[in-house]
Formats: sequence, structure tokens, C-alpha cells
Amino acid sequence: MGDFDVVVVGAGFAGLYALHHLRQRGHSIRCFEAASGVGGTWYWNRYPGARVDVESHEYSYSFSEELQQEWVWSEKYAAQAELLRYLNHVTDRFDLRRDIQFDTRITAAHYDEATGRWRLTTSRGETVLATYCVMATGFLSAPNKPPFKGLEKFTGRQFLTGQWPQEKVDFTGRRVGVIGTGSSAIQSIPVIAEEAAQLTVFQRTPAFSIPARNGPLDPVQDRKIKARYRELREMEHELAPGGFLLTLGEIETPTQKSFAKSTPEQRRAEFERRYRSGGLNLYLAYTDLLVNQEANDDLADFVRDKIRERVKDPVVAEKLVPRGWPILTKRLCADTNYYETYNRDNVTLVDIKNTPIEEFTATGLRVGGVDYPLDDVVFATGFDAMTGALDRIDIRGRGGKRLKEYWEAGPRTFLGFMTAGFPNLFYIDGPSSLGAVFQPVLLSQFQVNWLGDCFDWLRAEGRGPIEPTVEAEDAWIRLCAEIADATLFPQANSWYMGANIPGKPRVILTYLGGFPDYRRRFLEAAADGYFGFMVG
Ligand code: N01
Repeated sequence: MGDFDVVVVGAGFAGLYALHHLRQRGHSIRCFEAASGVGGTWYWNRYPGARVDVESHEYSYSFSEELQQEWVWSEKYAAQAELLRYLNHVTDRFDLRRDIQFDTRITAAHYDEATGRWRLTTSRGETVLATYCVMATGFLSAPNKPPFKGLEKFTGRQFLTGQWPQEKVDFTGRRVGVIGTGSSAIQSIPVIAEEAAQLTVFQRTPAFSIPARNGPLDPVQDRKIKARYRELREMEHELAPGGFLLTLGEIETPTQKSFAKSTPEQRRAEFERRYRSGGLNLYLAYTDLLVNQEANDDLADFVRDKIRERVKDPVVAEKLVPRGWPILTKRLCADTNYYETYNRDNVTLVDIKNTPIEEFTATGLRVGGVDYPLDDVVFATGFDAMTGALDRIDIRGRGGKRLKEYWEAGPRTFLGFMTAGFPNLFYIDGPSSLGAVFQPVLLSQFQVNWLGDCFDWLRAEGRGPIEPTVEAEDAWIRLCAEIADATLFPQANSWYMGANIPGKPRVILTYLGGFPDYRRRFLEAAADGYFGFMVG
């Protein structure tokens, strides 16, 4: 039976850093990973066109200046294969592989009050003991495949974007259906369309997407950014609402300007400039886009017009134009030729908003009495976000309390990091943290560093276990809801609100108070004798 100070669950960006950092601080540690390799999101999401939508210089580790100086990204937005190469490089460079057990899923984690330790069970039937459990299980890692009627009859191939096969999938000459039009679909549709004989896209809700404007990284620009890397990282933490700020390849201080205080001409010019820069830059145009309905409507109209310009057939264009929810309250998508793909002869858009998919048949699927013959179906239907991966593990705390039951009305955490009654169990990029709205790589480094300090303190003081108080947890949940209610987020049926999964409680699943405020709360808690926590 394995016995460790720390068990880390998951070997994606967050888990790898947790393993590295906590091992360096002298803890015996083992990381368990369900996949056969490292990478998490970037291991599983191998669908055609998968790439990051935050610039690679920013969507990468900052903990090692040598690492960030030596690694050379080939494109502005790294593709999945390059990100996986990077994570394998990090794994080997820091000698992490020897402490990772692959092809092993943690199926249960039970807290033993008598010993104050966690007993974990693996999919291989092993039992492992640990003092601390660090759940780096990802917030978009439990794929959602809706239970469409008749699916078992379908004889064609089925693919899930979030669980894509290891080997290349060839769509040449095939009739392919894609269900969903979120980020994953928007990246994969243009690539699949180039290969398939016929592509039919089944769209329930159109997304807002803007051109990524991806391309090879200019070595001069690479040198310029690297010369100021430390400063860039500081600004990402201190000033950038989402933890990213590169604009037109330049390090630009994020705006403090509000839409309300600008003229129509200034707004148009700013939106145009950001649109030209590509990627998620529009988030940064004004500070009040997510709280001021007029500002939001203006930006939405701007993007709607851009969509219309990109699609030749006005009827198809109108189907692709999002309506009825504020822009940016669902993740903005960044695409390469997404809308232009609908100008191809071999691509058809089927609106299933009012006429949902009736059922699958042996040879395809049926919508509104019309049969669509398909050889392959791609489910780009998203994830049971934030809570899904944790819910799938049988986690029991004090008195056998089940985490899944305790979270029936929505996740209960303090700082999106711990739950009362579950001592020494930590979530990295967890529910009600900033994971969904702040760069998760940076957030995970901050949380893991804090954890390292916390473990040192517990060790030095001979204290432990640690868990939050119910009062601190209640206050955190209230605060998350209050901040969300002051924004436009609750208006959208997004995964941020748990609204993409039927039956899931509709509550905000992320903290919208910004990173500086979030960090302050963590640091103040630690400085004040772990205020909000109970320490044994
Ligand atoms: O998932 P989604 P995703 N019948 O939930 C539809 C990150 N990400 O995998 O909106 C028919 O956005 C659903 O329709 P609706 C990023 O944070 C990042 O694309 O519920 N349709 C929607 O169109 C992103 O936000 C990157 O009406 C159904 C789609 O499926 C997050 O992951 C790339 C349905 C799901 O869209 C999730 O993105 C990819 C049903 N029963 C992902 N159920 C980058 O970094 C669902 N849908 C670029």
C-alpha cells in the first residue's frame, strides 16, 4: 500500500506544477493520472483544430525564468500537439515522470478521522494513504455526451471532442455531423469541412466568435516579449482581468477606460483595433462590458455585423448571429475561418433550437421529420464543468459525508479551494475559484505556492489537519453570488452558471472579483493565523 504526504490527482498543467513544487519542498508525493501520458486537457482534446486561445507566451508556466526563456513557441496560439510537447518537456526537464502513475484513475477518496489521513482507491484496485489530497482534476475535464434518443442504434462512428482518439481520424469522403457550436466545434468545424465529403452542423445556440489571427511567431517579437517576461507576468497578475494582455503582439497595459465615458467614435475605433488584434482581446476593450448592458449591447452589435460580413448567404448568416444573451457571458470563441466555412458547398447548418434532434437512427439522425444520413457524428457538446470531475470520484469527508451530496444545491467551498468537513483536501482551479475566468496556469501556480507555504507552516507548528469553517464557506458562496448578480453573467445559459447540463443547479461556478482581490484574501487568511480555517 502506497503511503505519501501528498497525493496529486491529475497530471495536467496544475497537477504537474503541484508535483514539482511540493516535491521540491520536501514532501513525499505521488501523482495519479487516468491517461497514459501527461497533459490533461491537452492530452484528451486532440480534435482537429484544437489549440489554445490565449497567446502561448502567456498560456505557459511562469515559475521558472529559464523554462520560459528557453522554450520557443512556433505559433501565436499553440496547437494541441505543441502544448503536449511542451508539457512533456516540462515533465522531463523537472524529472516529474518518476512520481506519476499513469493509466490509473482515482475512484474514491475517504477521510479517516481516527488517523487524520485520506485513503484513496484506484481503478487498479490499489489503496493509497495520504495526509494531503490535491485535486488537480481540471474544470473542463468531464465531457458531456447528451443521451440522445436512439443513439445505440446508430451504426456510424462517434467521436467526443473532449475524448478524441490518439490516432488521426480520417474524415475523407465521409458524411460528418457535428453537434454543438461552442469553442471546440468552432475550432474543429473548419478543419473537418476541408476533409469531409459533406459536413452538417447541428446548432442549438450560436456563439460569438472572432478571428484568432493565428500565425507563426516572429523571432523578433519572441525576443521582445522574452526581454520583458518578468514584467509581463507581473502585469498579468496585477492588471489583466483574465491574466492575459498581449495586444497585436505587444505588451500593452490593460485599459482602465470605461465604455460609459467614451464617445461612439472612440468605441468603434477601440473595438476595431481589438478585433484586428484577434483572439480574446475584445474582453479588454472597456472595464464595464460585463456590467453595463448598453456597453455590452454595443459590442454585441459590433460583432454581429462582423459575422454578417463573413457569411455570403444572408439567411445562413442570420442563423449564425447570436441573440438573447450578453456577449462575453459565455466564453468568447476565437476562430480560424469558422464563419467562412459556411460559404463552402459541402457544409450545411441545421438550426435545432426550436426543432431539437428527435432521435438517432441506424444511418444518421432525424430533425423535424427530416433524416440526415451520416457516417460519423462528432459530439462537441461540452463538459460538466467545474464540478463534474470531482463528482465522478466517491469523495467522503468527516463522518462519511459525501461531497457530491453536500454539493447537491451547488458546490460549497471557501475560496474555491476547500470544503468544510473535508480536511486536507484541496482543489486547484476548483469550483468557485477564478479558474474559469482567469488564466488557469497562473492561478494554479499561485494556489500551489500558497499550499506549499501552508504545509510548511503546519509542519513547523506541528499542526493539522486544516479545513474551512462552515461560516467562511457560507460567506464565500454568498460573495460569489452577490458579485455575479451585479454582472450580466446570470443572463446566459452558460457552463459558468451550471446551465449547460440538464438538472444541474443554476449557480455561479466562478469567482468574479478578480485575481488581485482573490490573492489578497488568500494571503490575508494565511497572515491572520489561517483566518476562515480550522486547524487541528
Ligand atoms: O463546450 P460548450 P466546448 N443538443 O459548452 C451544444 C474551453 N475551450 O467544448 O449552447 C444540442 O461551449 C451547446 O448548445 P447550447 C472554453 O472555456 C477552450 O465547445 O447549450 N446541442 C453548445 O453549442 C469553452 O467555453 C478552447 O444551446 C447541445 C455546445 O454543444 C469550454 O472549453 C477550445 C446539446 C457545447 O459548447 C467548453 O467548450 C475548446 C444538446 N443536448 C474549449 N448539449 C480554446 O482554448 C450541448 N449542446 C480555444
